[in-house]
Amino acid sequence: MTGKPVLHYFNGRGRMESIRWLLAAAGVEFEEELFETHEEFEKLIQGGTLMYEQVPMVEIDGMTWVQTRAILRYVVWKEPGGTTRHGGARLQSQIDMYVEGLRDLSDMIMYFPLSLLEEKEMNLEYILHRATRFFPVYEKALRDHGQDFLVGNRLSLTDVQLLEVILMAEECKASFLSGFPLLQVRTSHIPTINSFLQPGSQRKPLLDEQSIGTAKDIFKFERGLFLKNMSNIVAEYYQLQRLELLSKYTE
Ligand SMILES: N[C@@H](CCC(=O)N[C@@H](CS)C(=O)NCC(=O)O)C(=O)O
Repeated sequence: MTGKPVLHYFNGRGRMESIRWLLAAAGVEFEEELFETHEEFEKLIQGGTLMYEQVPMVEIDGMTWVQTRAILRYVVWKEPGGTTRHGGARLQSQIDMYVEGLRDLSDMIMYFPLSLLEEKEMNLEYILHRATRFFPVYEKALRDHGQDFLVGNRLSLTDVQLLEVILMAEECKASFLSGFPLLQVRTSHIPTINSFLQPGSQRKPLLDEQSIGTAKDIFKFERGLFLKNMSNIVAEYYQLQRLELLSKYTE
């Protein structure tokens, strides 16, 4: 990796945050070009570097990279210390299984602040319900493995993402992880991660009302966005409720 990566995004966590976490964990310094208006975002699109007219976009090694997962994997391959790099298809695929599960969970939590007011409670309930598929997997993996890492005997992308998601979940609901003693960690043994968790780092704060407004303006979010993105699982949620209701009335 030559020079510092340059991250292009708005001034908030969103999809870029896991890239920030990974770079920080690997001890890679990075710069940020943060846009604040829809016009600035449009200008970036007009520049022709956004393959799908979407961010995150990161400049590394003289190239522009898009798609969060692709960027994360490139960073893993190229970060100079090899801190998060693991060889072998078997190990790598195990890591990917955890990483993709964590991504499913973090996508839901990421969209949560954008829920319609009248749907907030329902969406939170749904996320809590859905999370019962994911967190037990990581708790068990850590217990069985007997190490601080999910896979292998050192840090991988999945450990970095796990801590990010744990903190996101606790911000969503403080008691989220009460049934998972091994997951109730707020720090890490990795010094680079601990520095990233300190105030003043490039970690972005939780979206407040003002930054939600800014993100909505930049990306022209529409009403009901959460529903649109989560349509399949929200539909499933309704089905679940209907089944519960049905069983109540047929008892
Ligand atoms: N699959 C893409 C999704 C990217 C994405 O949806 N980006 C949003 C901002 S977080 C965006 O650029 N939205 C503008 C649009 O889609 O027009 C990724 O993971 O990078």
